[in-house]
Amino acid sequence: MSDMNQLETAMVLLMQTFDKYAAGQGNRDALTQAEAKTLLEKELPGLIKASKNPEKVEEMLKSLDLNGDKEIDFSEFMVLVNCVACNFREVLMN
Ligand SMILES: [Ca+2]
Ligand SMILES: [Ca+2]
Repeated sequence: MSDMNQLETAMVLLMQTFDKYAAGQGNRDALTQAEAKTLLEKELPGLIKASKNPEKVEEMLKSLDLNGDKEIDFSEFMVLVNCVACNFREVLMN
């Protein structure tokens, strides 16, 4: 990873994080709802804390499943990363 620039490294980290949790059960290339929840709790605890309502998190996870196959693939995961990043930016910039 040493000859990669920052943004490339960040993308590899995103892929590795996704793969780590996706490999747990069922399809190794997609997150089940349970895997997605674990990922959020472990990797984005601030997000979980910010939404005090656990039902909201479940709702958000369901809405991420754009193609309705009950799992979250990498492109669907990136939608979440995008949303979280934009929210973070807003918080950091204000
Ligand atoms: Ca899986
Ligand atoms: Ca899906």
